[in-house]
Amino acid sequence: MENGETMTLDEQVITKAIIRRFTEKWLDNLDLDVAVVGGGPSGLVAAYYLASRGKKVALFERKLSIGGGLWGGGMMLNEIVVQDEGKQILDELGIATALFQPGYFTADAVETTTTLASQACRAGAKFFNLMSVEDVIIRRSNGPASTKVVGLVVNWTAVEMARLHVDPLTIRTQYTIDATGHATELMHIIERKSGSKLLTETGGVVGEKSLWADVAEQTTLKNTREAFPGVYVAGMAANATFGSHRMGPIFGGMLLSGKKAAELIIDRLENT
Ligand code: 48F
Repeated sequence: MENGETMTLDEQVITKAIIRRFTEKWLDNLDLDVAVVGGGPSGLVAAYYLASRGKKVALFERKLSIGGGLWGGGMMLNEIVVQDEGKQILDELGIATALFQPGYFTADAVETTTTLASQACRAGAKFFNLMSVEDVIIRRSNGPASTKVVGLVVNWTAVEMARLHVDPLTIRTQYTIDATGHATELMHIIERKSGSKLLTETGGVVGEKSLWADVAEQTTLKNTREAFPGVYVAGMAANATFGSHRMGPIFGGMLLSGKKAAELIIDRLENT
């Protein structure tokens, strides 16, 4: 505005700006390289690495806030613990850590959550919070061998919470990451509805075992892999799917798992 004129705010413009920009963002993300379901530590790290490598990635989070179990540290004491390898990821993302004793570093849970989310956004990942993934789209092109998840079915969390009878909409995606945490929601849906076996030893979700930090941290990485054609599991969903332990408020495995899921998918996208 010139000559000290003040602008009169027009509520119609504010409303149009939000509707148009959100619609543009959504339309632009209906066909993805990778859909990340769940905005906890593993999903955020996966989104960051995928977007950093130029992949078209969107993250769907049921809640208003991004961050999953990160905010609360352990029992609402908002500090997290990571090991050497996890610290390297925090270093790369510019998140401060403090040595507690050799092999154990702490980080502020709020700084970790907000910086992971910010870095993923800045790298180009698009976030759709307040949306729940309630189903998947599976296609068979050449018989059961080529059965693959090719899309997601999404609805507003508010619809889910209010139990309104409102049909969802869909997203097409080449790959999906189930980063839904302990509930491993997508794998349960696929197990129930696909009519095919998961890539686990039982053919279904094996289930989470009780808390054992050391073993759980190691197996999280091993279990971060494709669990159904087109769908990779990361974070606690990986251990729940393949039947390993939970680990409590140590987060190195979550961060490394997100990175591994991203790397595996980048390899598939670039080499197949
Ligand atoms: O639980 P969560 O933080 O998953 P994570 O990345 O990390 C686990 C740790 O927080 C902690 C732990 C390790 O130290 O044991 O628990 O494996 O985040 C999962 C996110 O997914 C969202 C949910 O709201 C949460 O923020 N979510 C779950 N199901 C859906 C979903 C769904 N169907 N659609 C959209 N979001």
